[in-house]
Amino acid sequence: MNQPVLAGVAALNVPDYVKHQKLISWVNEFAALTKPERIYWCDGSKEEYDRLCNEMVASGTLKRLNPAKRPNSFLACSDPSDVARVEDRTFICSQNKDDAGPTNNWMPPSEMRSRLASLFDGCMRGRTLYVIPFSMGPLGSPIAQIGIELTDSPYVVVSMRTMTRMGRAVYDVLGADGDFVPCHHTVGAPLEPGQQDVSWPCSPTKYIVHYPETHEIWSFGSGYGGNALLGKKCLALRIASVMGRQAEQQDGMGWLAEHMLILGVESPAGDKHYVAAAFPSACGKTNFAMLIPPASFNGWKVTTIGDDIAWIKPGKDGRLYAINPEAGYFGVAPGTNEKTNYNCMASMRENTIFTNVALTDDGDVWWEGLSKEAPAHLIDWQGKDWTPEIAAATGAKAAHPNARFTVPAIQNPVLDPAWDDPQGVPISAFIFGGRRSNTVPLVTEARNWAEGVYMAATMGSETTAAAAGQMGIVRRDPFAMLPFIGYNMSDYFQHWLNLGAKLAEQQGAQLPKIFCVNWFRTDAEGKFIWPGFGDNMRVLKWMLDRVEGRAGGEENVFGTTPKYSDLNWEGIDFDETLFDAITAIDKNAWRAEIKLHTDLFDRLNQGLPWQLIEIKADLNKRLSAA
Ligand code: SAT
Ligand code: MN
Repeated sequence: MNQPVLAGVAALNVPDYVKHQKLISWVNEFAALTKPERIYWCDGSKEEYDRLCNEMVASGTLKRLNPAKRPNSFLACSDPSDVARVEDRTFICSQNKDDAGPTNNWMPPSEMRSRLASLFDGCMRGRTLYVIPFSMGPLGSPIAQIGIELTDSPYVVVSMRTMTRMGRAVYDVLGADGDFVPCHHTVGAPLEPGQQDVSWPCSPTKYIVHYPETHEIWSFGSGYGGNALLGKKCLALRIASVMGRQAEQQDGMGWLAEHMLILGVESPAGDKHYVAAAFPSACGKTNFAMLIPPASFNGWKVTTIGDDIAWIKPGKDGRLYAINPEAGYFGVAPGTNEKTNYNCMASMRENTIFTNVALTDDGDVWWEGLSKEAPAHLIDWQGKDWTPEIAAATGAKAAHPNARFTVPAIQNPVLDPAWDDPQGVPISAFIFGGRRSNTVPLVTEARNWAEGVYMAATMGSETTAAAAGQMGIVRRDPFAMLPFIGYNMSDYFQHWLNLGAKLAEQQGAQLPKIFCVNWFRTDAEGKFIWPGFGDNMRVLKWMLDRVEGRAGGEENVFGTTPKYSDLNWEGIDFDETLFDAITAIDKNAWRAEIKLHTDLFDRLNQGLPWQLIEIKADLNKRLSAA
């Protein structure tokens, strides 16, 4: 049974619908290296999904939730050491170190390859190698990219079925010689003969590796989220950002792969705009993408194209068009409830995989913030008894702060009708936001594209539980892409500047306006001042009015900001003093802030666009004059 399989063609069991010889040889070679017990080619069917879920229930990886409460839904609890992305173990292995840039971990590709070769050698012993065909973006769309993930994790297989367009139809698009991104993944926990498996196999050694020149991804040791679902951050951001820049060298423009939600806003008169917004992980992108306008915005509708990633390409009409390459949401559970995100709660009524939330006594799920009052008893994400008393005494969280839900986009009640449109939707505005308890005002409009790029480039945010490491410290997170950019950050800024300049040259060009927001300013007690959530509509409406050229605003040293009277305050008790508290610009704080921009620029140094340095000098001048 457990003797290593020599992956000859016979052991491969290639389905007859797979015609791609290079792909077949690649699977064969990987199997020869990793030595799985079985090879299984996923077809993406519902039967296959159900079967794998049942197998994982039997093996203890999943718990089936009470079907009367949460039909066809499961809870997975990970190993406590495998709960978030591991940024210090994430590498961009370009031939030249400068191409990865100072913000990425780097190692010479040859050195990394030999390290990984020994780690992957025999890493799938006793396990099944799954071959997952998937498309990022609508199948067959000219914007979409195909990936094949090889993994030994059935949790990854079922998650990829929700998060991507996965299944055998991908092979029809690939044909005999189509391009695909090879994604290699293992939990790094081979099973010796007779060895009992654990419910969440993983390894203390972790590597999330990207080779930008060959568009390859190799991930070792983790089964969690962006470390393991390789279509998401690895392909759709790190590798795709490289592809978008390489395309600039070919067609003079290229395209953008961004850490952005995309939403549609429709006015009562039927005018529709789409905006794309970048926030770091766990800063409310999913909530913003599914926002319900306050009652006073009668007739306004917000719809979702995507909640995490946008691929953005110039159209022939000089506008930018965006698609969501994903097909599901992998969102943060804690804090989500019927009030903060009604549509999200509705999306996860069924067919949902929860990871690291708590289990209720009646077989449903719970997390901090789901209800005001916690249930009297739970099993926490680590399988221990949990009561409000235990929590008060020990501080134990029922759900891990980075606990997640995985749901199909089609279950979102406010899914935009164009979400699957292969042409994408035209973008009217870009929004950049961080989590800042002070300094950064509620909303600022850049006066032009380059100033917007500067704002996005110098964005800071307090760290969250989405990545392993200390929480709550401000770090510069340019474009919310710090952990996701596949090349040199300075070159990325230049790519944005170039694209704006090229678009502006086009006839009838309409560059999106660029805004910077901060929902997270706090008062002396550390409480958020701005109500956020649905009330963010008030800010969104101002931005769209600015796009339409019909809203007021005041120029200050950084850009244009609304006066109190420029926002709609119907149905909310938010007076001018509070407004001042979230919009005031503290000169000293800003002098300190700009020093941090200087630190960032010093760090990026080589290749930093001169335009950004000029904008900073102007900013400093205006700040001294003000
Ligand atoms: O784990 S993921 O990278 O997929 C989620 C996130 O950090 O945004
Ligand atoms: Mn994200």
